[in-house]
Amino acid sequence: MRRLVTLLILSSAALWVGVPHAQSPQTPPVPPPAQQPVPPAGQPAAPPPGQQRGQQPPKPPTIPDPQGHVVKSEVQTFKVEVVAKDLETPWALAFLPDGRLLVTERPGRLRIVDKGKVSEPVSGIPKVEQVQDGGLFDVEVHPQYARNGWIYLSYAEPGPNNTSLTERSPANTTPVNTGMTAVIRGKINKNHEWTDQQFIFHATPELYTATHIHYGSRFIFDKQGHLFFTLGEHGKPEDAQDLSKPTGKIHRVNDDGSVPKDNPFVSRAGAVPSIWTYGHRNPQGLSFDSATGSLWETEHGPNGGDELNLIKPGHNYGWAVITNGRQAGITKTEQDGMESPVVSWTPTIAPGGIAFYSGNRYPKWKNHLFVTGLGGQQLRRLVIEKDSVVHQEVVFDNLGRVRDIVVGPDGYFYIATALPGQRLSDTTMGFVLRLVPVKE
Ligand SMILES: [Ca+2]
Repeated sequence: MRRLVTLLILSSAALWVGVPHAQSPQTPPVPPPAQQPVPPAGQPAAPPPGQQRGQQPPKPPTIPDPQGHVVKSEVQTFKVEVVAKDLETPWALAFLPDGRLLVTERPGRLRIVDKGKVSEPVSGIPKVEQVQDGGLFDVEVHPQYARNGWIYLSYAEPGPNNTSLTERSPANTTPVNTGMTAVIRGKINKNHEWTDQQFIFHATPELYTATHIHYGSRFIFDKQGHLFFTLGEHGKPEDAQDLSKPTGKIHRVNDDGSVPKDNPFVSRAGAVPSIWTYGHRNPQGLSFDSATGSLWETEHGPNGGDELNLIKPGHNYGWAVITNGRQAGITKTEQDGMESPVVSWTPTIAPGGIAFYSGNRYPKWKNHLFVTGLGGQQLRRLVIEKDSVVHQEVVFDNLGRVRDIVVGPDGYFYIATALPGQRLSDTTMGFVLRLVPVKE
């Protein structure tokens, strides 16, 4: 069982105001102050004095227009460049081989950013169920895109006739809006139209729910061309341990959606054969560490207990049996046969996309893992050694909700942000930002 490392986010006030620390990336974490002891392994962290579990600590004001803003982080100073703005809740970013950038907007638009110019939406994208967390989600480009033109999208698909089959009694015939994560691939033709659409994952009708939460749906391709995609448990925690259901799982399929013969549950009677790992709540971050080949994942916990997990095929990541967050009916933080997180975050940061840095623009960030935070409104840097996180830093926390991060063909980080709304799931104006190093 992996030893649990729980970080108290408030262990250093300086972390939250972005004051640079005079530490090398290899420096072990600063011990927390005496009044906030690190709990024993396997025990959830207590909230800091005066703060409830899951509650956000005070934030610096959000910079409404970050163009030219300079960030001095621990080992890297950089300037923020606005690549695109006036986007509505941008959810995901992916580069085409020619350097153009695909960006999804949650309300259901796919746009292309080319040399600072943002295109009209690609026409013909499927209708999305845009309620609460639902909408258009991830975008990924096939590793052999130049040859085959495939682009992958995930979205909340409106339920059949948009009436729930599971959320209402037979006597209640009032239509209920429902949704469920769907994964498709298609191509963009010369007329800026979405064509040749195929389903990669399409759930059975009874899985469409009116919960409108925990869609998961982050993508990544491995070097062999398998597509990994995540599905949240859609607000039905018990489904995450049920191998007969696809929800609350990470899946691994071939590029056409067929199931690889060496998936861990292909021979298990009744199991969904595309399942790679299970026991997940709402996984929205996936990244391969190119130095080790390992796959890492982040997911949202319940009122705290957000997780960073090292993904191993067939393993059980514990939801909804164990958690470091707070959920009625769950009292355990670890159990034999279940993976505990490598790191958990309380209060929540609500992690979005994650990315290991393997380029050459920021030499002191090489092979570090960067974690975006929605509720936490931050970009966080993690130094990982031998599958353990040995140091963390909040790189910035004043640019709004941070949803996705990718490395461009130019070696720079590109991130998707959105200004904070009145409520957590509000649709708000957002940016694509590029982080450009500045010599000090
Ligand atoms: Ca877990």
